[in-house]
Amino acid sequence: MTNHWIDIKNADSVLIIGSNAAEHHPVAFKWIMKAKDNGAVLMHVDPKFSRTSARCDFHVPLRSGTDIPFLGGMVNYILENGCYHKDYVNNYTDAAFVVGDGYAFEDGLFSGFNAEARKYDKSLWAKAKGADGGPVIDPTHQNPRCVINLMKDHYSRYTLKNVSDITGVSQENLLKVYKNFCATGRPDKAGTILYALGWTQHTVGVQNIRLSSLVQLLLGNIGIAGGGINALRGEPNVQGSTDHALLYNNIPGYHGTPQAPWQTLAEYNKANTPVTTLPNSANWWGNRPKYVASLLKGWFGDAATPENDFCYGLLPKLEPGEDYSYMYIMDKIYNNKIKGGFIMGVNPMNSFPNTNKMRTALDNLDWLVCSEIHNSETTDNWMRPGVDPKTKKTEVFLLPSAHRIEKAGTISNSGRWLQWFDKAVEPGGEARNFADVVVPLFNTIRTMYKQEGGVLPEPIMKMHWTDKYDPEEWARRINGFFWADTKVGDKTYKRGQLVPTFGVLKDDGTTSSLNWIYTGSWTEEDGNKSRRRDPSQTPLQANIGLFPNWSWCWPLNRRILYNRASVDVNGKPFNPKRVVIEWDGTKWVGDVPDGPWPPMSDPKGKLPFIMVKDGHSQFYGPGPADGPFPEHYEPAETPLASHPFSKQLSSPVYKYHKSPMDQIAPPADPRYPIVLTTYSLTEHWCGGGETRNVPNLLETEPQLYVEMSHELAKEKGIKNGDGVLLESARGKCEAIAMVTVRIRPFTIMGKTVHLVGMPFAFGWTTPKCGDSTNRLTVGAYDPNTTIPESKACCVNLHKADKLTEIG
Ligand SMILES: Nc1nc2c(c(=O)[nH]1)N[C@H]1C(S)=C(S)[C@@H](COP(=O)(O)OP(=O)(O)OC[C@H]3O[C@@H](n4cnc5c(=O)[nH]c(N)nc54)[C@H](O)[C@@H]3O)O[C@H]1N2
Ligand SMILES: Nc1nc2c(c(=O)[nH]1)N[C@H]1C(S)=C(S)[C@@H](COP(=O)(O)OP(=O)(O)OC[C@H]3O[C@@H](n4cnc5c(=O)[nH]c(N)nc54)[C@H](O)[C@@H]3O)O[C@H]1N2
Ligand SMILES: [Mo]
Repeated sequence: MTNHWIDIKNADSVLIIGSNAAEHHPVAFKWIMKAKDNGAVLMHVDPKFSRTSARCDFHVPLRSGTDIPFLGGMVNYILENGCYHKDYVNNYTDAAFVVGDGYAFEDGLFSGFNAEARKYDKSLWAKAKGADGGPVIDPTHQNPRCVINLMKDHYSRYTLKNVSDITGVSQENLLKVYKNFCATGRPDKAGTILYALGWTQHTVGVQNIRLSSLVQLLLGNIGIAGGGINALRGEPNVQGSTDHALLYNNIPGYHGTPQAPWQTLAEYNKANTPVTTLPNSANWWGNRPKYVASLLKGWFGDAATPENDFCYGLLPKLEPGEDYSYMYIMDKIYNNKIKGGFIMGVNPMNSFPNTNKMRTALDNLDWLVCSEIHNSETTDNWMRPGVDPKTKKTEVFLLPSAHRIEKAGTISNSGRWLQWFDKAVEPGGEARNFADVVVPLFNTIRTMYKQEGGVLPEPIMKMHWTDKYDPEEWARRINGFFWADTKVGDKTYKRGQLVPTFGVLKDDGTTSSLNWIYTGSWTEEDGNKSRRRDPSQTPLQANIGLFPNWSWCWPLNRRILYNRASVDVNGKPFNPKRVVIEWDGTKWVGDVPDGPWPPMSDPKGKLPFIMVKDGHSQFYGPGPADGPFPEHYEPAETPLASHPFSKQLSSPVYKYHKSPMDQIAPPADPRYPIVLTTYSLTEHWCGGGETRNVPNLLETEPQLYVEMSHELAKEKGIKNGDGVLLESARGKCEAIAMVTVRIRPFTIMGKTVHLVGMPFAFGWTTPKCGDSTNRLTVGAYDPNTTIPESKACCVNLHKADKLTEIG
């Protein structure tokens, strides 16, 4: 989230799109209801009607996978009607930047496309460079290659008719949302966008979100109270896990993972540290070398010295372009390239797409270590229905895991708040929490290395390690320490004391921090700030629901990111009724500002978008793999043979695998004419591995079902409660028919398209739960993040006289 949960109450317009917030973020939803009490208009744009829709002023159904046309139409509406926030756009965005000659767009393809590699040469998309190497800026917008002109041109195709034809949303409904939300383009109004998996789980997931930033920047909605782009994060600590680099492509604190071409720290820093020519750009990532050196110091301690590159050479390096994400790991297992491994706290045999392939793949392992709180489809894969366990070679070690209430630590919520929780009870039986499994394991490995030697001993032996796990010790290490006595202002810190802020981190080995954005969370002065529960605030802060002494949030306890964009160039709030920060003539008051500098009109002032090299937020983004402007592509599996925006039907660069078990149906395949979308349930948690073992939850939602419209049910001769057999290009699945008005047929380019919806919380291990929805879903992935397209694939269905095949 750029903002935080309480702040949603400040919104005048709330657009919930691609999320079922009421059911999956029920506690946080109270702030959405507060906004409504305050007079905000609530809108839900979603293929099906849910409890979220019921609480909104209106629900607008759209066909799954068509959010880019929906929002592209909104961008077109804003630009055609000139209802954007002019001061904001002119001063704080790249609207006036000139794009280089290499960029072009034709028939759905951007320049530089290599069809064989399914990749673009992104270097062609660079912005124009002046004689000094800096950007070329035309504040008059006369140059046709100014970003704002190219953007206008690009989205001029997203007319109400085209958008309505492809999304299935009536023109009237489109205008209802556009008018309401675009009314927040005024300086004194705020609109927030709340999204989750309905946006991310698509082959165009990243571009869905990028397009929301185009809308929010045009309307001046980033950095302000009640505004922002707010990802409703899923698992309780998914925010923390991304911050601490659960994903393979970055190391803690959002630094790219070292790659093979960067063998030295100098090479790494050169490739990853942006340089700006604009004196009023803070270019915060220019500080990266300090944060990376401090991270290495945190990892390797005394062994890390300036002379040995702080042990940078000991880090593994990625091959550029290689994908190490989980779907690619599963494909390697399928292809017998991995012999064994650990699966902990995840149930991929039920929750990953195209489960039939996943299950077959897992059979290839010689050994598997699972840590679980229950037996699951994954731990018991070797004895799944229809399989003779004697024919399966995998040796499975099942370690009983403690439950999360049986350990202490922190959770970072969607609003980036870091909150400590204590252990409620001791783990039962032989169960252990994650750290008490892996720390002793690593201790044993280290002992064996010491006694017997082994491959590549240095990283294992030189690591700054403690052989007993203590969450408080690690929380302090994450904050970071001084490694030499250091004077900061008039205060001297001793070696071994905690660093107070990332402003003091250095690249010379005198500081450590396991994650620079968390520096300041535990200090000598204030102790563990994630424990703070102090509701005190100034009147200015109280006015917008900002509680600076309640827990702590990254970075630096700044509650609203990019808050310098909430004021004009003189530091005066755009909206005097909901002040986030304000320049009082000598200093900022309110939230922690994005940097201490005076307002922009001062010669020492800085631009608000401090994490962007040139300080201006970007409408034009040459970074993503699939283009600098979001463009509509159909999902990998689509009921259509064409669409009105271009000749390019699906994304030309989405990723997929090519095994015999990775079938993707061709466009408009008559065998699979129905769109399937999938989702979570209020009464279960994700794949259900945990909640299907809780009897009262299982009783409330006992079985897999498929939601379908009355119209489709009639066409297929199906009644509510009938057994249904569904089929996709990858597998079959049985479910009970739930015939409902919550889902309606769509009219797409004059033709009826049916959509059905299924939860993915059920699987075979818990008796009578039935089949796994993911036997149907497709292994097609976003080219930037490799997230699978769980929200759209194509199926067919018919009435089943008898349900047989539980699996
Ligand atoms: N009770 C409960 N709470 C949960 C979870 C749970 O399992 N149970 N799971 C947690 C986790 S890990 C996560 S990630 C979150 C998930 O939170 P959400 O993303 O809110 O939940 P989903 O059910 O995956 O999907 C959200 C909505 O997207 C819609 N949708 C599908 N396709 C599209 C599309 O193309 N466009 C648009 N606009 N909408 C679409 C679906 O109809 C659905 O209503 O919830 C978290 N909270
Ligand atoms: N079709 C479809 N598929 C989806 C999605 C979708 O919307 N549609 N959503 C995706 C999303 S957003 C997510 S987050 C994933 C979730 O996918 P999973 O993470 O596989 O889902 P869970 O069912 O939460 O599985 C977690 C397992 O961990 C166990 N567990 C719980 N607590 C602990 C613990 O403390 N320690 C250990 N070792 N184990 C524990 C539980 O018993 C459970 O079996 O599913 C994804 N899959
Ligand atoms: Mo999730």
